[in-house]
Amino acid sequence: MKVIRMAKLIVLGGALILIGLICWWFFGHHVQQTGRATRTKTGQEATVVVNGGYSPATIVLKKGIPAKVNFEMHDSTACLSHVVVEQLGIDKDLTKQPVTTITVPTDQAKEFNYACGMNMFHGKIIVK
Ligand SMILES: [Cu+2]
Repeated sequence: MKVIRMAKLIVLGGALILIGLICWWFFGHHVQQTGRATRTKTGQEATVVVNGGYSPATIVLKKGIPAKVNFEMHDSTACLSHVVVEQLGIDKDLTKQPVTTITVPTDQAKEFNYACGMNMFHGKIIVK
């Protein structure tokens, strides 16, 4: 009886460590993928490179400063040809010009999700 209980504890402990490692890996990965906006004369600007995905996928903007997010297109697949920000009613064709700029409201702290036209690749714009 005692041996079985011990075995269960070891399995449970192992599972918890594994979950912890997976979370740590994902968290670390996301931190690397976060981009901050740079200040310009008129506000702030951030650039997302579109090439087999979004890099960085997460953009952090400062609240209260007019913001522009540039999507720099380096991808030729149909999948990433559009960027959609549903909360802002934005659906832009990125293939028409090398850089597509969208304006993001920063009057309140908020998170905006964006995705490719097929909703396969995802990114986030965080206003804080
Ligand atoms: Cu897609």
